[in-house]
Amino acid sequence: PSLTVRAASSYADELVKTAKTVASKGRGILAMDESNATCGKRLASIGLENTEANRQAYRTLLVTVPELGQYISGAILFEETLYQSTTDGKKIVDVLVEQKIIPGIKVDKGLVPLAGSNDESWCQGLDGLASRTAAYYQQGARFAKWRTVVSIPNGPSELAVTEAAWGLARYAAIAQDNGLVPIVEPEILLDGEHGIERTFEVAQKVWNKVFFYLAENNVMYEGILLKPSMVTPGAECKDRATPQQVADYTLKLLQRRIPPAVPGIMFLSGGQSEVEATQNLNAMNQSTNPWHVSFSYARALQNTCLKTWGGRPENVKAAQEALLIRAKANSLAQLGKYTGEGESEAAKQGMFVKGYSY
Ligand code: 5MM
Repeated sequence: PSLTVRAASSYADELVKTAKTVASKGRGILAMDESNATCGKRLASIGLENTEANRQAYRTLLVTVPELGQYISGAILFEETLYQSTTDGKKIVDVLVEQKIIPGIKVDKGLVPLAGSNDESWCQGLDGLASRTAAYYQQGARFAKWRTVVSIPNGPSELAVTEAAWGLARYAAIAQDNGLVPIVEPEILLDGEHGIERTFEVAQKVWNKVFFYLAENNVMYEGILLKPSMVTPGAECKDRATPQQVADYTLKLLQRRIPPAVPGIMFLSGGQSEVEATQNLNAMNQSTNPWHVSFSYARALQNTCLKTWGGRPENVKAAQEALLIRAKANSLAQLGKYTGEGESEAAKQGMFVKGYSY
C-alpha cells in the first residue's frame, strides 16, 4: 500500500465552519439526544409514561426556550426528534435554526457487551452509517455524536480501549464524508473508588489511542469536536477534588493529548451536579486554552428543568426559565466569569447512579 495523500472531503470547508460555529464564544451544546429508553427513565422520574406525545412535549419545551441561542450553539437530537414537530406543528429542526442553534444527531446505536472482555461494552452503529448520515444531513443535521464508554473498575482492558477508539475513528471518517462534524465521545465512567491519578492515567491511554486511529482514518482534525469526561476521582473515592484540581488534571490531559487544530472541547457532565459541572468548566477557563473549552451537558443542563416541569403545562414557563439559568451559568463558565451567585440547593445535588447504564 502506498502512502498517498487522501483528497479532502468535499464538505471540508463546511465542516470547519460548522465546528467553529458550534465552538463559538460563550456558547455550548445542549445534549437532548436521550434514546427512547433513557428518555423513558427521565420521564418516569417525574411520573410520566414513555409515550411519543410526552417525549414531544418535553422536547418542544426545550427547543422553544426564548433566547436559548444566546448560550447554546448546538443541540444534539435523537433520530425521532430530528424528524419530529413541536406540539404546535413546527419542525423542531426549523425552530432550532431560527434560534441560531445548529441541529446535531446521535448516530450510535448504543452499547452492548463486549465479548471476550471483563464485563465491558462496545458501541454499535457502523453498519449503514454512511447512508444514515447522508439522510440526516438532508434532514438538516450538521453535526453528529457517537458515545462509547470505558469503565475503570472493569479494567479497562486493552481490547475495550482499542475497540472504543477504532469505532470512534471509523464513525468520524464516515460522518465527515457525509458533511457532519463528528463529536468524538469516549466517556470514562465515574464508577469506582479510584483516585484522580488513576483517571488521569486511563484518560491518557484512551485519548492516545483515539487520536492514533483518527489519524490512521484520515479524519480532518479541524472538522471534529471532542466530548471528553473531566478528569475527576471515581464517584466512590473518599478523596474529593476541588474544581481547581479537576481543571489542573483535565487541562494537563488535553495539553498532552489534543492537537490545537481541534476547535472545540465540549465536556460531558457524567453525573456531576449541575453546579459542580459549571464550577469545573469555569475553573478550566481561567487560563487561555488553544481550544474552545465548553459544555455538551445533558443531565447538568436539564435536571432542574425536568423536575420543575413535572409534566404539567402550567409549569412550562418556569421549567424553561430553569433551563435558561443553567445555559447562562455555563455560558459564563465558558468565558471564565461564573461566580456561583444565587444557585439553589437542588442544583448542587449530584446525579451519579452507580452502575448506571444508558
Ligand atoms: C442525553 O444522553 C445521551 C444519549 O444517551 P443514550 O443513548 O444512552 O440514551 C448521552 O450520550 C449524553 O449526551 C452524554 O452522556 C452526556 O450527558 P451527561 O448527562 O453526561 O452530560
